[in-house]
Amino acid sequence: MLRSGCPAVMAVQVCFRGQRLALLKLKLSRSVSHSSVSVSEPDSHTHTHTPVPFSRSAIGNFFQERPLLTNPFTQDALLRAYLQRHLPEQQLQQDLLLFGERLVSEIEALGRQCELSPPVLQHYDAWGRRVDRILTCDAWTRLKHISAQEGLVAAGYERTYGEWSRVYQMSKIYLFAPSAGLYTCPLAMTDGAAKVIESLGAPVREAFERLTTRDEKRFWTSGQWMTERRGGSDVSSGTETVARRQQDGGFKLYGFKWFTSATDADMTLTLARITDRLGRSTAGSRGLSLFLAEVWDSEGLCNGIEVQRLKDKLGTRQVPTAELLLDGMSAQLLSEEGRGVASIANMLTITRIHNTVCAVGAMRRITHLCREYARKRAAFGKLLKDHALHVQTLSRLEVETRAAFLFAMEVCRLLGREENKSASDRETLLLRLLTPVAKLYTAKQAVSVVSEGLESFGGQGYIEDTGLPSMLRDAQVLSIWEGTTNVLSLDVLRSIAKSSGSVLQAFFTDVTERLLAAEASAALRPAVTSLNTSLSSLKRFTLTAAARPSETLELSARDLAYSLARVYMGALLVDHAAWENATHMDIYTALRWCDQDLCPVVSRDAAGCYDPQTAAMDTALVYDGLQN
Ligand code: UCC
Repeated sequence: MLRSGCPAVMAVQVCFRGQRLALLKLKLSRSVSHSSVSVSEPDSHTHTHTPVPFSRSAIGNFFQERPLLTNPFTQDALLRAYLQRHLPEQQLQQDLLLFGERLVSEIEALGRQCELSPPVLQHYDAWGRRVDRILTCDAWTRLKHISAQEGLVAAGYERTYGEWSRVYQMSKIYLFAPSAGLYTCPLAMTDGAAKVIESLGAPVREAFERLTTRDEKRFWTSGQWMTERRGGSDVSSGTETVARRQQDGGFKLYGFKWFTSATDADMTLTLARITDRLGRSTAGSRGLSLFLAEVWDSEGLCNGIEVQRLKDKLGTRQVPTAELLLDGMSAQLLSEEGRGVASIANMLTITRIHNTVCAVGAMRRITHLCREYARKRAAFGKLLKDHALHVQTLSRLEVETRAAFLFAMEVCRLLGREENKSASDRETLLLRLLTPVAKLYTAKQAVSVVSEGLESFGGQGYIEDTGLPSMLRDAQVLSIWEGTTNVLSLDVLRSIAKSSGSVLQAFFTDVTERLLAAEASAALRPAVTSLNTSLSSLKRFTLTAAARPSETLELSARDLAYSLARVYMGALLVDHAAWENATHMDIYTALRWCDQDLCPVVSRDAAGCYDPQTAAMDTALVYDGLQN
């Protein structure tokens, strides 16, 4: 607590008083311009007192300076260095530079407008006709056009930069995300839909062309309607929607979709169970097929869909999220019958990668705003940037952000290589393993980094019209949609089981090679040593884990995923820091990253957290004291 005698407080009081006096002087000289009355010489005849600071209507003239957003591309040392190392094409750098300018001059304001003008549902027109229109603001439409012009989906399919095309596209998404009022949500699903269509070789050329065009007039977005009332995560047993075959070979879908994001999309991919003539269908994932449907007809009316209501959400308020009753929605079968879940997995890979990139984008934006603010805001007699403890906190956020950035870009690089057909077997296995790991880990980092970042603004971080609170609200969804942390941790186990452990072998080989290549650097030695130790214990854990009962294996799933993430991010930081043009900051980041527990699954195993009795003890603890 500060006491009024404290020098820092006195300094502030003196300063306020000075400003107040100046203001009063100005006021008096305006109102009594011919008099010689001055606030510093009170008129003894009228008994004027020394003015009290902030009295009556005067509010003082000191205001904190807000942190200014400047071109996020030029401000981003790691993004520029990463591109310099891997993708130094002039044209690409120029494109990102101009895009950075556009973000500041145009897109940032549009994103804010989307937050302030959330979508509304118009159920009926003025004459009582049911129309179910989702009305979005002009800024939302404008962001759709800009997304097309900038090729935010298209760049992934034009493949101008070959195997680096995804890195190029995702660099733009990364810059775009924190300014874009969540327009990244429809873009992620649009990209996912294009990927599914491309990988299935489905005969829907027009849809594919529209999803991947740069022509704003032709550009379509896609939804991804997977969630029903019985299940968000458990898609296979929770999906009740049925598909009835029509005479013309098409289908009509009947069901209730509980969460549909960016429901104003032009088309959607969705899952349903095809029924036979007696109305029977197959249960579980084997009964699910994948469909494509256009959402609106040429008059803007729904295709056999009733929009029940829009969801009232903690964040992502810019995005229309609806409950939909499908009452005979015309749709086209896209996958083989019964291969819906496996077919939509490609979409999940893409949207999870988008989620990862957007999480890092959010971290980067808050760290930039924090460091900018720290150069302006003074407290206790000096600027925040001169308080070592404050800067230590910011530097920890910076380490998290840099590690997450390299992780996100590595997954994008692997995706690009797979799509370019230049990926080795090891890289394909790594892509499968690292996609859920990157998504789950960076989502958690984003919530924590953005939350800490807000705190560095003090009370202002909690004030709505600074625009800061929406960053935290919007970060919170990143660990929920596209698979929660636990669902993705189980997906990591799925990928290990399905590949008979080959994904782990790929992981160990890749990390070992990166560490070997960095061994010559004396400055990096503590980090390399620490990573090697963690890698060895992780290997030992996975070898013994295979023989454990499935329940205890499941208990270790989240910690295993975290360990994979931390070790891999460490290896990427070391790899980047060993590059010939790396800076001292790259080395420092790698060292700081490696001073944490890189392998929590091993520490927790040693502490008995996955012992056979643990699950029962956890249950007893959680329900301790519960009254029936
Ligand atoms: O839609 C949502 C919000 C949209 C907003 C988008 C924003 C994007 C980011 C924006 C950034 C700002 S949220 C909806 C989220 N729902 C989910 O993510 C679903 C979570 N549940 C899962 O992930 C489950 O694991 C399922 C549904 C994918 C699978 O569960 P099952 O039924 O237990 O699956 P199975 O039986 O294990 O797998 C069925 C098949 C298998 O292939 P086959 O038949 O060949 O053996 C699996 O290997 O699917 C395959 N498979 C996969 N393949 C399952 N998961 C994967 C995977 N991840 N990759 C490849």
